[in-house]
Amino acid sequence: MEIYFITHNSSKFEEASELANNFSLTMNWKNIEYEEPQGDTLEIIAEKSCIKILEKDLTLANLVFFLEDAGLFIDSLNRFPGPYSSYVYKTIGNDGILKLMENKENRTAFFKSVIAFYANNEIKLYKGITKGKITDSKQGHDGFGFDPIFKPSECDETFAEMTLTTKNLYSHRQKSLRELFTSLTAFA
Ligand code: ITT
Repeated sequence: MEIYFITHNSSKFEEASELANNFSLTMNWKNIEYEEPQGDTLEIIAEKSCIKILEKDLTLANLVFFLEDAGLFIDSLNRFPGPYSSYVYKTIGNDGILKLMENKENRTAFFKSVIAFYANNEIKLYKGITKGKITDSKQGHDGFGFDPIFKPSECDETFAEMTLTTKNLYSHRQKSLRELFTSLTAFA
C-alpha cells in the first residue's frame, strides 16, 4: 500500500519515515499549501485540515494519506499553548514560553499528537501523548519546534539533545504513528 504524509515539516516526515521503514511501509511526502483551520482541540484541527485539503484537491480522494496536528500543553499555564502551538511558536517561540514559565514551580507538560488518516472516503483519528517537563533553559540543537525546552518524564535529555532514533522511542508522534502503522499492517 502506498501512503502519503501531508506536512510542511520535513523533520516530522523524517521521524515518520524511520518508523514506516520499521513497519516495511512505503510512505511518500506531500507538501500541500493550506492554512491551518482554527479549532479548540487538536482532534478538530486535524479532521478539519483533512476535509480542507480534500476539498482543495479532489484527486486526493483516490489516495491513502494522513496528516498530523501536534501541540504542547503546559499544566501551570492552563494547558497553553495546546491547539495554538503553531501560532505561539511562530510569535513568542521557546524564549517566550521560558519567560512565561519564570518562577513557575510546577513545570509539568505534555505533548500530544493527533493523526487524521484518510482512506476510502473515511477519516480515522490516532493519538499519542508524552508527559514530561519544561526545562529552565533551552538545551540541545537537534529536532525542531519546542524540542529544546521539553524533557520527557523518563529521560535526562530534552528531545533536542536526542538523536531522531531516540526521540522516536519516547515521542507523542511515534505513539500515534505506531497505532496507525500497526492497524495498517495488521491485515497485510
Ligand atoms: P504541519 O505542516 O504538519 O502542520 P507544523 O510544523 O505546522 O507541521 P504542527 O501544527 O503539528 O506542525 O505543530 C504545532 C507547533 O508545535 C509547531 O510550532 C511545531 O514546531 C510544534 N511541534 C509539533 N510537534 C513537535 C515536536 O515533536 N517537537 C517539538 N515541537 C513540536
